[in-house]
Parts: sequence; structure tokens; C-alpha cells
Amino acid sequence: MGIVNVTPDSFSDGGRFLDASDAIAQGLRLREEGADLVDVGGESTRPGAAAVPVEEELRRVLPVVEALAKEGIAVSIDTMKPEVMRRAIDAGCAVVNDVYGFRAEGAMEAVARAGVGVVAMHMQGTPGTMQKEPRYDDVVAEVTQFLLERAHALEAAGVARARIVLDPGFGFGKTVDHNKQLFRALPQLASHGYPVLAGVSRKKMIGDFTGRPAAERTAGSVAAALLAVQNGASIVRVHDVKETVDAINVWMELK
Ligand code: 7PM
Repeated sequence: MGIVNVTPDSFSDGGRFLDASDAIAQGLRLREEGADLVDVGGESTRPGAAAVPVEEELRRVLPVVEALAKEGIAVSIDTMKPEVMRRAIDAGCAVVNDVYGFRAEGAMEAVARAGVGVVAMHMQGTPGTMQKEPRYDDVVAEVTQFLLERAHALEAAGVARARIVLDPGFGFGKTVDHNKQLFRALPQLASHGYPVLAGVSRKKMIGDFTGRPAAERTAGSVAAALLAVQNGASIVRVHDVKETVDAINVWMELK
């Protein structure tokens, strides 16, 4: 899954893809580089970020979703808002990726009837507060319990089991130690039968391990994505598609 940000304040792309045309070009490039899915996001979930009004989010993402879907690309929409989910589905997106795990009023209903794929992610707190003081008794048990509960709620709302993907939400209300524990538990998370998505690309954890700013985290991110796949992840959400695809292809030949 390649990442296309259509936000003015995204931490690693710095607003370079603010214009729809730039975001569309970026999505096309990611497909050429080997992305099977292109994730379009218009609402920054940066720790401490302010919420984006629904009209502004729609203005950012709809032209991009529509153009990429018309090109035959499998588009996923990264949003927490049911209204954005509905409008993006109408514009042709195939997957709804919700970092809030479809807990917003009306979110499950927005995806259930449409027959789209869904990614349910775990987040402790909200984007505004989540990194203040993340706390768990047992982070692996709590995140797993949350995700299985969301999967069952989605199934009860009418989403087919085969369309549900689970994501532990690296960096979303987690310390580096929480992230490490969750990463090492990916095989257990994958053992429940739902495909698992891992998103670690250019995140703070990679910066902590390498001492590098976001723009220089490609090699670290590729290493983490490769290890996530080896640990059972079915989808990796990445900025650096070409490099990640090469690494996974080499691993598949040599393993
Ligand atoms: C600022 C801070 C901008 C954090 C963007 C981010 C995930 C996601 C994001 C993830 C799924 C980023 C995040 N991360 N969706 N959306 N899983 N499913 O680092 O880990 O890209 S936004």
C-alpha cells in the first residue's frame, strides 16, 4: 500500500502534494513502482494535530480518489469520518482505512452496504492527545482484544469477514517500547485469520533507531517493512514503494 498525502501539514511530505494534480501524479507513480493499493489521506493524524473539517477533507481527497480510481488503481481512503467514507466510496474507492477503527457514529454503516474492504486500526486516545502518556497493562493483549472486538462488530454490521484487515496502529498512542512489543507479536495477531496491515514507514520509531529525520528514513523503513512481512503482515503501508517492493522480491527469491 503506497501513501499519498493530500494534506498541507503532513510530517514527511511537507505539503508537496497539496495540489490534486500532484497527488494524482504521485498515486500513478506509486502504482508504476509496484503498489497494489494507493492510500489517499486528507486529514493529518500527526500527534497533536487539529481535526480537519469535513468539507475541507472532502475538497482535498475526492478529486484524487476519483482520478486514481478511473485509472484502474485500487484506492483506499484514510479517514475517520463516515461522510468522507461514503463520498469516497461513491468516487470509486475500494478500501476504507480508518485509524479510529470505525468507532465514529455511522462509520460501520457507511462501509457495510458498500462491499468495500476495511482496515480497522487501533489507536489509544485521539490524534490530539494520544502521545501524551500512552499506558497499557499488556499492550499486546489489549490491542489484540480491541481489534478482534472491532472485527466482530464490523461483521455484525454486515461486513464480510474476508473484507476485514486489522492494524495494531504503530505510533498511535504507543511508546517505542509498546511499538516493539506489538511488532514482535505480529505473528500472534496474524494467527486470528484476519489479514494484518503494518504501518511503520518513516515513523518516529524508525527515527529513534537510526537517528535520522523523516526524509532519510527509507532504508530503516524498508528493513521494518520486510520484517513485518516476515512476521505475517499481509499489507505494508509505505512511502517508498519501489525500494520496499525490491526488498520483498529479493527476500521471496532467497528465503
Ligand atoms: C502525521 C503523523 C502524518 C502520522 C501521518 C501519520 C497509519 C495509517 C497513518 C497506519 C493505517 C503516517 C501517519 N498511519 N493507517 N495512517 N496504519 N492503517 O505515519 O499505521 O503515515 S498516518
